[in-house]
Amino acid sequence: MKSPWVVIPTYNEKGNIDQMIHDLFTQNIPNLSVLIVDDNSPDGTQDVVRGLQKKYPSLHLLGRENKQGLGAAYVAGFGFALDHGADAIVQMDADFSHDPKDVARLLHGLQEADLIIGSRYSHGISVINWPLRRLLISVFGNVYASMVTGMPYKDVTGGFKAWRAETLKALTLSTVRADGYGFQVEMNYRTWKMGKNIKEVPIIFTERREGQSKMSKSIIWEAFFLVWKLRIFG
Ligand SMILES: Nc1nc2c(ncn2[C@@H]2O[C@H](COP(=O)(O)OP(=O)(O)OP(=O)(O)O)[C@@H](O)[C@H]2O)c(=O)[nH]1
Ligand SMILES: [Mg+2]
Repeated sequence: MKSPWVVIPTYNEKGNIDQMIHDLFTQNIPNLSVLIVDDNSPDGTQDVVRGLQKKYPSLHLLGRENKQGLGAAYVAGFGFALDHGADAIVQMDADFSHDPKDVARLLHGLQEADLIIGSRYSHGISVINWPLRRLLISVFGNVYASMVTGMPYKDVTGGFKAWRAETLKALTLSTVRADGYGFQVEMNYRTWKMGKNIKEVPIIFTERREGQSKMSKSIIWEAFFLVWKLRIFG
């Protein structure tokens, strides 16, 4: 890939973002650009990013006025990266649940796929430090979402993925409405329905390092009903 981008949505990630950006730019990925999509975090995440832009000229910041959810942040971020000539886009969290050392491997996978899913459940369960309750929700949620939608993948709710630019362009991002897990499932589902080549690459997922989770019951319920909507209405 000639112009790889990493897109990271942030909300109150001041404690993680500095190290994450540094780790990404020291992976020796040729021509890498990084985009932070921040929803006006009250903790000043954007100030940290602006401070680092002098050091890393291919670090970009897309600041938005208020918190609009993960899905909306990704749609805006993907659009920005595509407009700036990205030919491959990695999406990941800021909190070190996704390991920056895995980015090159996900990008490499795109040589033989249109979408690479970083999968926590390819080899049993590769999740570190999650409370049992959280793990059960995730494992059950994945089995449920795959069964209802028919998607033949082990991890359909994960958020660490690599996209070919052409795949994202074919998706009509402006009509993706879902947030959180639902967003991940809907993007996979649309890609799968288009007959694109999707591959899973095993990753190890670790509980967030710093800061607070933005997971909510409404995000889980949204995904719970969304899978039926996808199955029935496509
Ligand atoms: N721009 C933006 N980013 C968000 C929003 N909600 C979450 N994020 C970011 O999306 C990524 C994933 O959110 P997390 O809170 O880590 O959600 P999670 O991984 O399901 O839960 P935890 O790891 O337990 O916190 C993180 O980088 C968040 O900062 C939002 O509304 N807007
Ligand atoms: Mg997280």
